[in-house]
Amino acid sequence: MPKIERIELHHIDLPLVHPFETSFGREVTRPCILVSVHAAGLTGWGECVAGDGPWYASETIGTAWHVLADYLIPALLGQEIDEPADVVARFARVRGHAMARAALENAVWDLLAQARRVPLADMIGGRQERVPVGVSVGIEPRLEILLDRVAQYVDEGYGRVKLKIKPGWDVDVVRAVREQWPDLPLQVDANSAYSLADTPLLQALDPFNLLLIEQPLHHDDIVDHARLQAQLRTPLCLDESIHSPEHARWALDIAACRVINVKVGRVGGLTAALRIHDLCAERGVPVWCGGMLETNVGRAANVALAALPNFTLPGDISASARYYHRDIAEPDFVLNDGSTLTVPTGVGLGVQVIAERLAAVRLRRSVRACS
Ligand code: OSB
Ligand code: MG
Repeated sequence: MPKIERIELHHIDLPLVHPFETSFGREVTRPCILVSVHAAGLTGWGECVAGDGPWYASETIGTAWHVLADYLIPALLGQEIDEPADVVARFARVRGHAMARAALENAVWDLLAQARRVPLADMIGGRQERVPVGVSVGIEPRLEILLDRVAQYVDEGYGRVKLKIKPGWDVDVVRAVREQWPDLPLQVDANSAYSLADTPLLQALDPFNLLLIEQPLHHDDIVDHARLQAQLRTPLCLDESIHSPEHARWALDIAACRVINVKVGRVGGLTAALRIHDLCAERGVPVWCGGMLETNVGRAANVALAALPNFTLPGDISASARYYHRDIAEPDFVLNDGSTLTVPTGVGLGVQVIAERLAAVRLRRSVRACS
């Protein structure tokens, strides 16, 4: 592969179809950074999932921009990159900043898959042609609105629903959804809104036959989650606490969870996500692909990842229309019968960024070329 000639950052902001509320806040638009890597007439794309503020994770668009511009881009510009492992090696000195690292590493994966003329899913060992998906339903001002929203998604064909919960919006909401949909595959996500003192409340979710309870406790904890898991029938799933393959191993070693939500951004890129997949497969622990309200760029990477064999639970990878009226990349992902998305068969990510659409929602751009 010839050397990396140019790397661009694009800070964009896209209005969401519906505001999305979690225990940590409400989002009406979704800002993110897109990274493009240019070499040999090809362009690879990666999406940075850091948010505006440090609410879901400590990284923000501001910190990611800084780390990309001042450390990660200089480490790649002008270099000959033949393998994703070359990127991982060049980023090895950087501690933390997983979302910034992932965005650039994933853009290189796209570039290399294009150079080898294979779909990204093939390059990483994905075997499924269609991946099972569900929908993540935010907190609503009233229960009736939530029930309408769930009904809408079920009518659209989503076969698995995740409800966001927080204190005051939990057991009653789950009970109401269960009463209306007794057999619907259902799970909940607390985004760290509870503590070990809430064990009785979380035990009260056990009778509702949930697939899993996601990240109920502190965002960096595994020890209390292990204590909680020992007192629950429902499997716990960790999201926020798993920042790397090492965190995944530590969590499994102490039985802090029985399922892991893999987000490429949170764990620092596709290489780390693949290692977590393999570790969990060895240990008989199912994984699923989490979402961060991605554009079609990030969604294409998620769908490719979810094509791996141990992604056995439906991902938070909904159809493009669930998030945006007009994405910056084409084609849109559409929901198939059976609640699946089709893995793209084009080379690389298999989606094309539309320059005019990107420019229309861009707030800031940085171009770095090697001399
Ligand atoms: O905790 O899984 C989460 C969105 C933003 C931040 C955190 C989370 C989420 C989601 C959305 O649940 C999933 C999706 O992209 O559909
Ligand atoms: Mg989550």
